[in-house]
Amino acid sequence: MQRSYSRLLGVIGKPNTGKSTFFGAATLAPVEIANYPFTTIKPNRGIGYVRTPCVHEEFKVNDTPKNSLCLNGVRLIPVELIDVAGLVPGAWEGRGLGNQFLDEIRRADALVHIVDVSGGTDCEGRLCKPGEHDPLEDVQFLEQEITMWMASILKKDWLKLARTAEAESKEIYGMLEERLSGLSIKRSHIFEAIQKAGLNADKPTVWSEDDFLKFVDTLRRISKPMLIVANKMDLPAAEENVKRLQKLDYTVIQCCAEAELALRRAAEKQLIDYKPGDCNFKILQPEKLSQSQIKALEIIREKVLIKNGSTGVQDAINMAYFKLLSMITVYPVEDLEHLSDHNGRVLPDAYLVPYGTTARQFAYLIHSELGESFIYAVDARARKKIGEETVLRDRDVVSIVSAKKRA
Ligand SMILES: Nc1nc2c(ncn2[C@@H]2O[C@H](COP(=O)(O)OP(=O)(O)OP(=O)(O)O)[C@@H](O)[C@H]2O)c(=O)[nH]1
Ligand SMILES: [Mg+2]
Repeated sequence: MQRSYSRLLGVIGKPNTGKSTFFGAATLAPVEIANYPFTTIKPNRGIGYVRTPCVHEEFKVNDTPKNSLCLNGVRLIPVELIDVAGLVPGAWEGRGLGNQFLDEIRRADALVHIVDVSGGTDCEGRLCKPGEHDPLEDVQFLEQEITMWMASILKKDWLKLARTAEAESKEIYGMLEERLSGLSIKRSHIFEAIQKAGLNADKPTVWSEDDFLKFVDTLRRISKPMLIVANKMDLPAAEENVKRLQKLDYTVIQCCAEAELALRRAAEKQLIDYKPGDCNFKILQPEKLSQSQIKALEIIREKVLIKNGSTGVQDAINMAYFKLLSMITVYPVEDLEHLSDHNGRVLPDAYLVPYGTTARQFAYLIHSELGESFIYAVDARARKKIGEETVLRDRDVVSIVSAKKRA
């Protein structure tokens, strides 16, 4: 299957909160999961999926996907996830697995913060009495760690950079972009952060220590948007804590990663009919399940799916792409009559692109040649020509007409 993802999602948090369980449930990659801190040392990278209703039913065609999957009308588009070692307070200074961890999330475009909402693990991930630890503290500490880590990278030659910018009347945006290029931080992020922090971009040498930290903290929020996964929702004390987390300025997804992992594994063996993100499942082969397995599945149905509407894993991934990263899905086709590519594959690809992408930018994404020789595009739904500046919408099906070929 050809990959179409263009963004990386970082699964982060303190040790023992269920990061690898979440990652394993999303990707079905084999990962080590255990009830003690620092189970994961080396990062796990894998492919999960964004879930969106496929357009093939609306267009009344049978599709033959290539870069994605289509399961009973649900299009699953591959995206890349990284699961890293747990982060402990002071990691930015090298505590625990320290900077190694932080370096691994450099390339992440968005972060999924897995919190043990049951309060059953202390600030370093050691088991404690359920409800004893306050998960709100975890949110604050994680923000602080990432900000301090980013600050430590910038701090090294900040004064030199600020002086050069002023002395040579160079724009600070470009210089910072270059300095932070390995961190998936764009010029637009830097521009927005300086504006939002209310700082003078022409006079960085007069920024105080507090101004500098305010800038970095704002830059973190903008360049590494984060949502909170309130994991271990099945445990006591979780519900109360979720209500408190919801008062923070974050999207909070209630989650039981363990349940999703069990359902995905059972579905993989075709024991049940379940698609990631479904609100229910059907047992297909009861004869192959023991009484205790059936009982465990029924508990998941009742205590997780019926109660919360889903396990939350898929919701978190969708939320990260559609809300935090403002992405939409677009289907390119060559043959408008059959909605196929030149090999006759119907609705072969679904692309995730940022909202605001124009028809011509989309052509460039498919192939630079197609962008260069773009003439116009056709919106398959309206059966109308659209120009290069037209902003695409979610679930658009488009055909690009170029001087060379169609796509
Ligand atoms: N009750 C409950 N337990 C969970 C859930 N998700 C994970 N766990 C358990 O939490 C423990 C830690 O899970 P891991 O996935 O290894 O956690 P981690 O955050 O990757 O841990 P480190 O790699 O050590 O940082 C394991 O015993 C899991 O079975 C959940 O949704 N509910
Ligand atoms: Mg782990």
